[in-house]
Amino acid sequence: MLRLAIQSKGRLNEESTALLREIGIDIDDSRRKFLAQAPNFPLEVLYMRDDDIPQVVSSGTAGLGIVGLNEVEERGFDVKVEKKLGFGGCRISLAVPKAVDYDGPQWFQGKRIATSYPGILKRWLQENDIQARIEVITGSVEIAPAADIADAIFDIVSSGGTLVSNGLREVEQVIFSEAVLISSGQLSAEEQATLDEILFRIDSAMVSRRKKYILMNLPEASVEEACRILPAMRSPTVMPLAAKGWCSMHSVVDEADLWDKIRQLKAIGAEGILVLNIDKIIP
Ligand code: PRT
Ligand code: ZN
Repeated sequence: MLRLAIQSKGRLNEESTALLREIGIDIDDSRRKFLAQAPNFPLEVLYMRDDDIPQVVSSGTAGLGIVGLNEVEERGFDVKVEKKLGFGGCRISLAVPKAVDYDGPQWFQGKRIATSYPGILKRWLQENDIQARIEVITGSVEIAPAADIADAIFDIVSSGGTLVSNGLREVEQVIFSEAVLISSGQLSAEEQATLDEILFRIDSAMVSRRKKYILMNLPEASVEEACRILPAMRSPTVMPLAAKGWCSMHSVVDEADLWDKIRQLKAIGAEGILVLNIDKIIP
């Protein structure tokens, strides 16, 4: 049975379980245990701390895992990144006290840097030919400069609010991370078929997340122009209306372009425009 390791609690837990639900894999969360079997899919979910996920996947204890790319890079275990999942986005950055006159990476020469990511930091220091002391701290890294434990920090940043409220300034963005699906790269044929099905379902869920279904009434004379505005997957669906000279047009549009397309469609006479969420798109 293929096993998937996910974070038991923390920032990635909720979106990992939401993704499984979205791709039709039921997991009984209510009586969450160490291990839970999906009743409707050949998958077992293993709940654990995110720090341990790269190791259990690399050793084959779990064939698959969902974890931040930052943990994969830090731990250095041999795993294969199968898919970027589009959530848990962050970066790991170097930050210095606001008042420091920072003049580039060489500023770190001889300094003390606090971090929970010594592996990634060590590589960056080597690449930039910098000798610095790494102070490994597992929590609240951002208080290290004020506590005089370090001169700078290397930590996860998403909104940047934590840095600002601790009087720190981000000066180097070293890696960008998001949640990724990883595998051991050594699955049996049966497990590989299960992974292929999971990847296929994730792709369609991710495509549909960025798309909207749009339908409207349109003067027949504007159909050609509307097809140019809304290329759709193959071509838009056009159906006649009882009212003479009018039709109904249905199509799929990228959410990013939605308001621009609506403005163009209104300009050519579209009326009664409906925009709906899409549950799944199977290409
Ligand atoms: O208990 P366990 O070991 O499983 O969890 P954990 O405490 O080690 O990790 P957790 O749940 O905090 O984070 C899991 C993963 O979420 C990380 O490994 C990253 O891949 C990802 N992630 C995304 C983040 C953030 N965004 C984030 N903002 N992890 C941590 N943070 C921290 C950041 O360090 C800062 O202190 O959140 C704080 C707020 O950030 P700002 O910049 O928005 O203020
Ligand atoms: Zn952790």
